Amino acid sequence: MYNRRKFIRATAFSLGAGLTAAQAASATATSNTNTDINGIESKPSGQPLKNTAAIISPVVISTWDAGLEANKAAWTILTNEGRALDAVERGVMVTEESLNCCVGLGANPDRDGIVTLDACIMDEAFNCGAVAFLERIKHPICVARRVMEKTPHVMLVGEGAQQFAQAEGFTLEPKVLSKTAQASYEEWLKRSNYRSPRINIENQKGHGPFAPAKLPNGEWNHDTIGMLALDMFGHLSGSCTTSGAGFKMRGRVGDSPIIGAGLYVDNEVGACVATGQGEDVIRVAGASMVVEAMRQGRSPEAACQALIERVIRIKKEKAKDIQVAFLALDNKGNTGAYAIHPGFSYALRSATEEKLIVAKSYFT
Ligand code: SD4
Repeated sequence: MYNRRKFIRATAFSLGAGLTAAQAASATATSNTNTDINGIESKPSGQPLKNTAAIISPVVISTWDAGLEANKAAWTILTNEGRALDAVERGVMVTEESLNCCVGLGANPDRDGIVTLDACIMDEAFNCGAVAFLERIKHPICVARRVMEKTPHVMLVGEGAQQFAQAEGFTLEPKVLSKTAQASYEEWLKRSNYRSPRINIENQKGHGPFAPAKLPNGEWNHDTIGMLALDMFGHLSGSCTTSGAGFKMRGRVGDSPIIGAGLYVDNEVGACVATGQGEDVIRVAGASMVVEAMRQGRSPEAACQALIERVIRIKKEKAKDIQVAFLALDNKGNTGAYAIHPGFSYALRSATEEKLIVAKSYFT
């Protein structure tokens, strides 16, 4: 449960000491640090941040409507003095294991009928880990975190990522499609006309070769969840996990596991996660550029809008055929999003709010 008294007491103490969120973040980051292979100092992952002054009202945001459930799990961690890093990992695990969603092993397969998953995670001290083209592992986000914590690398892919996961004790799940994915795949096979996916446009309209089935509860499936959180100690973290584009070419990897494209976190400024057509997010180094736009003084929403406008300038008339959305959180807890087309929403949880917010878009 959220311990409001403790939070207010700590807030009063720290604000009395005149610290800004960013100052508090760097103050807590310098205690009990590790130095990684790049000489970057970081808090050891997985350690609770006890004995540090809690001064920030936590907040978590995540993409699409599945984010509402995912945020609940993250919120429990954030309100128990947990790290944003733990919150964003735990939060998206809820979506990864939901067979009602196109994230995780229940998702649509590639055009050869095999589900391949991508994920990444990043903390407040530039530590990051990623996996891509990973098969038969239930929680790619947890493997991404292990890559970050247990290897000198940032990204492992395919067979190597799977071998690493197994060595870390992750179980190899059976190679079967979920009922919904099997049905969509059989439907797609009737035409099997591969072309570049039009992610999240046809999904929303419910037609086209890349459209997953409408869920029994009437909601549309999305194949990605991205989550950003700010913890009580002023630390930002982010995660992103996806099955990518349904019926994609074998081996295709989108933006979601790519640090700087699908996700970026810089505690001095803020964090950003992307969703939609990954190819067009990679092209503009999307998430990192949104963070840079915030560094220049833009609000999270204005920064997301600036990058969406860049994508549109590059794509020209083809922009009407793609959906891209950015979601951002600054280190003071302000949030914002912007998309190319209407239909993108994000889930927000804070001390005062729990709701789905419809993002503004370039086209109306
Ligand atoms: C990808 N960006 O693989 C992901 C897909 C996505 O909601 O976000 N779908 O390109």
